[in-house]
Amino acid sequence: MIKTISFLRPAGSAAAYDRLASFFAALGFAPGRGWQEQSSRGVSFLVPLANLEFVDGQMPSTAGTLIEVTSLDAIHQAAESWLRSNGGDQALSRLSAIEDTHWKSRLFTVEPEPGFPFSFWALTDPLKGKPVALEGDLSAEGMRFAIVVARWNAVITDRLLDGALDALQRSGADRGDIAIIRVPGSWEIPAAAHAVAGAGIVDAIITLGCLLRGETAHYEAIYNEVARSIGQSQQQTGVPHSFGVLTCDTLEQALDRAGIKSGNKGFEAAAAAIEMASLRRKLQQGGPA
Ligand code: DLZ
Repeated sequence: MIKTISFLRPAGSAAAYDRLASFFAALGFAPGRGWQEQSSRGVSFLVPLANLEFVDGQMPSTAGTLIEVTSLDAIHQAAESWLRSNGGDQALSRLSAIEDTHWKSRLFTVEPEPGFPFSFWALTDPLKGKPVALEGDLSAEGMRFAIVVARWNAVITDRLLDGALDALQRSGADRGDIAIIRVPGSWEIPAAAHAVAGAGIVDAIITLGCLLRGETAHYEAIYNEVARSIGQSQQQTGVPHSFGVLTCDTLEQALDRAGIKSGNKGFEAAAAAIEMASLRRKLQQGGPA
């Protein structure tokens, strides 16, 4: 039985290797295992579905690898911003506009590294024949947010806060629509979040804190109570509260989750808050058709 098909591309140089790895990480591709040996190294990215396709007749107008995505416009935007920060406006000549294809879809091509074209595409009507799901989107324009952040373990929570602000601003939130509320420790987050939610002035609340098992007496009890109370505040007020309270064994693990290795949980919590605020608006405007 076939298990995986790997599509190997020699990067050609260490610089090209780094740029390609950085590009796909910036688009949010899940990292695979990769390897590092004396004679070579490999960085891999996983895709949930893949197929091997042979074509007879009209081919898609692309020279490179075809990658199907669900949010073509968001990927195009991410590719554009990556090119801008990794080559300036000049590099934008390696990004095509999104165009219609002959197979009821839209497509654009980007060369993160010269000689490595990748085409991203999405069906024009991905819902054709499928039940329609109602979901929030990731536009934060016109929404108001509160970030309730604990000062305890500030070396971590400051990074979570940076990640959350980054996500909100990238998604179109106005700086003036974001209130940052600092509390002493994670224990105090629920009370502050509940007070803000009750005031009815924000669309969503992002809670950020860091509990370290090794350094926190009654860790389990505190953690359970913080998690339960944030959930309770959300249920009582109806205002989405996203959960960005890290619970780690060590400071090192927490650093990994605050932007060093395993993403930034503050960024993720803010993205969840935006999506839930958007979903709530849609539900309030009539819900599923
Ligand atoms: C007291 C305490 C301890 C020991 N550890 C942590 C921690 O790891 N993370 C955190 O956010 N807060 C901690 N705190 C502080 C409590 O959350 C709370 O602020 C104080 O007990 C005062 O109520």
